[in-house]
Amino acid sequence: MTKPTFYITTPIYYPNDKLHIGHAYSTTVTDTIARYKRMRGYDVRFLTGTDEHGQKIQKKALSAGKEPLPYVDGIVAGIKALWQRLNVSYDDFIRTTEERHRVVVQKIFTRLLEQDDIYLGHYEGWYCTPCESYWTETQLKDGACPECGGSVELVREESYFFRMGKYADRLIRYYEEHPEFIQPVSRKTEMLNNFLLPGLEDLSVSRMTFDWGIPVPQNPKHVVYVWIDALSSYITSLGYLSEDEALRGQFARFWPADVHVMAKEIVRFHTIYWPIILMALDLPLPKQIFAHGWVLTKDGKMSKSKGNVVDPNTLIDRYGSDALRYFLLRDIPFGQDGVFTLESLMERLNFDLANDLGNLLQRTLAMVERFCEGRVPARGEVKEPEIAFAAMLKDVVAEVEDKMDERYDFNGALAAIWKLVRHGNKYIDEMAPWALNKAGDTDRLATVMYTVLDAIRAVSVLLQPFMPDTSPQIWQQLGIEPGEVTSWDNAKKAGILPSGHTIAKGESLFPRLDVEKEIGELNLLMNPSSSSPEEASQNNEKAKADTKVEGVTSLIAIDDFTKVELRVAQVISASKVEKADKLLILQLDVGDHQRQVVSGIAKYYTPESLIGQKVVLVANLQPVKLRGVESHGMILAASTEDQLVLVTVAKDIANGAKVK
Ligand code: ME8
Repeated sequence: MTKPTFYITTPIYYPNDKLHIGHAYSTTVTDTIARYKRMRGYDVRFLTGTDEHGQKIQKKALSAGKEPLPYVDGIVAGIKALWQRLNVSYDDFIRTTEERHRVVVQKIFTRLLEQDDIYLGHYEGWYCTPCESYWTETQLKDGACPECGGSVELVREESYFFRMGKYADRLIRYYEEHPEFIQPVSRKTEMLNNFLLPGLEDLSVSRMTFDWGIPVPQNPKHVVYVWIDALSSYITSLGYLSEDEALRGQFARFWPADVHVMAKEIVRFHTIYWPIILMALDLPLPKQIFAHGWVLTKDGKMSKSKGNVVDPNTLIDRYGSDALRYFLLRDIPFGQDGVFTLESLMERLNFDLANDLGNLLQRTLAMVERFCEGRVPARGEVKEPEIAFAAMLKDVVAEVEDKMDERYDFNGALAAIWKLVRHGNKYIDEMAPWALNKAGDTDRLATVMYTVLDAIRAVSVLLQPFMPDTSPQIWQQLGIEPGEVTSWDNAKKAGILPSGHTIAKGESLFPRLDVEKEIGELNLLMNPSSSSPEEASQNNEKAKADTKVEGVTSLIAIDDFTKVELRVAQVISASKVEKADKLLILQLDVGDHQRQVVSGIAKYYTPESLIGQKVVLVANLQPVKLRGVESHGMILAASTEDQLVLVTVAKDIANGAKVK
């Protein structure tokens, strides 16, 4: 029997910067669905990739002094490495700069031109580069981009246009006939009221003001609009219009997509432009567009300029990828915004993972070692508590399936799995195996220990889509090989675990964390420049205190150290910051340029005493504003509780000299 297919995609991300936990969230939820569907017997195809063309990327590359392709190559390598660390099981990674994509986008454009869905005209409107979007005068909000609030530029140029309006009625009908098409439904109402019902204007689908894109074959001074280019990747990657017959077969097999996953800000492109392009190409529409919410930080959406970007690599380095996956899936209700805080991360890691799951495995295996000679005992007579446990297991599996099948309610599915985990701990407390051991009731002891071990097996099976690293570690400690015993279908059956073999108790999977210490260190690691000087110094003191306790500084690789650019800088002028008694503004001569740094040294130095001093500048820190004053770097100082001394250079050396 052939397996049913399931095609799922993430957005293809812009490789203009390192990705953050928002991107990691989208990719993790998509991966979890893909893994779940595979376990449920589907032939899954999971696509992710990068959206590499457009003015934004070209400008970014230029400012980094690079050609666009080598520039994005570096970032794409970082993105692939991140997905590998997060255990993302994609089947294909498409880059829009690949030949297989370019030729098919050109074929698509040509076909739409030939059938007069696209025509050549003139465009005048407002363009927002960060959003790669055009707006009409009336759509602007206070003269700025209605999406990101950024500045827009007036553009008038020859352009190709897509007759979107021609398909609007058909699309509205499609929405009506397929209530499941846009999820959550609130987004559908928004699309109808804001865009479709007022009437669709023709969409400008080419640009002439830059050349980093796919050339329009008939008129190569135009490049294809980046959204037409990007959305097409969902079909070019499958083999649509490919010369290769096998690839065309693959397209026929997997299209239409079952779900396109993304966050809410790009729903418009996926629920209006994309279906209309597909209608024009006579292709079926994707079955579902699922728009999740944003991962926010306390001060709103993450952005480089706010300095509140959370790098998933930092969290994976410290806690492992499954801890991060668990947190994202458990803490953010799918479809809604969720606020990422270090406190909530710590709670999940300490309570759910260390106290509940980690502890269940550790204490169970420790008791098997102590009471059962380290072997899985054979189950004896089953009594009421075991029957209740088995019934609960069945219910939990049904609940997980219900939450995951169509709603993708990860949070709900994990909460259901945790019912089992918590019940495991409660069952141990109530059955008190230590007392059974003491009383010499070996039959009952064997049944109790077996029941917990078997429940842990069931938990490990159910956890696989969510925490793909953890399940195999549990199997190893339980002494079982993956196979029938770890199949999804057997999860709900109590008593499947073989007995008689030796377990292999290992390290605790999720050690308990010292919350204060972790938060202090994470704050420093993630955003050294975003904390206020007071906070930063508190964090510093905290980190120093922790270091003293352990007797060593946490170790870094030489590569980490060389990331910091230290230069000799001479103070040209210094003055106080109004209403900030700790801060001084320094103007520094760094040899090839001058710059301004704000430093918290006013208690220890008068402005006059600093003039002419040669200090050590951290030259490549992100700029920050302190009390409203721009600071481009930081100068080094040694400090104790009541003293602070600037680090200066002992002999005269040219300003700008490197310190290493
Ligand atoms: O829009 N919270 O790429 P992009 C949750 N190239 N998800 C977030 C997020 C956050 N704070 N920030 C980003 C593009 N995302 C286009 C897509 S598709 C044909 C072209 C995720 O790099 C979320 O999925 O700006 C969002 O829709 C996507 O990254 C935007 O990624």
